[in-house]
Amino acid sequence: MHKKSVLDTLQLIEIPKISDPDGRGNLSVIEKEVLPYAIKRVYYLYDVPSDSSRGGHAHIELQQFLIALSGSFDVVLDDGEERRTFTLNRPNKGLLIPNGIWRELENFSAGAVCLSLVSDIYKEEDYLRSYDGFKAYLKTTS
Ligand code: T46
Repeated sequence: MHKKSVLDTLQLIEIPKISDPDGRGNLSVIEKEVLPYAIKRVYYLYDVPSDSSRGGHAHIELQQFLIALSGSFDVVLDDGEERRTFTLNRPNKGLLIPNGIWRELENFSAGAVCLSLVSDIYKEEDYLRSYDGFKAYLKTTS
């Protein structure tokens, strides 16, 4: 029988967009009701060659929210048993990645910018950077 995966519950989250009535474009804002955590760090990926990938790890505690501020890229999520691919290509839609999920970012378009709003400061000890280590970690939590 198919066991329900956390991946089944994930979907792109709409970020409120304010369109200027005089045609001056759009403004999107992320306030506390959009994310289930306080943002402690912001970083962004850019100038990523189309044949390169980023990520290739999981986080023990960190939660993060990814947005394609410009261009597009794919986020492949893996819970140790199943994989799902989400394409990010709009600045007013984001993907919330819970802790304990392996991620790979690939297929970056020219000019793509990936904004990441995360729940903690940078801690290398929070990373599971080998897939075997990730699988072993999952066994300790199940
Ligand atoms: C993630 C994906 C989407 C820092 O010194 N501070 C930081 O805040 C970050 C994020 C990284 N670094 C250093 C650590 C490495 O020496 O920057 C170097 C590259 O980091 P990393 O190989 O982890 O980069 P990505 O793009 O593979 O992963 C990053 C985030 O680390 C990760 O949390 O989910 O972006």
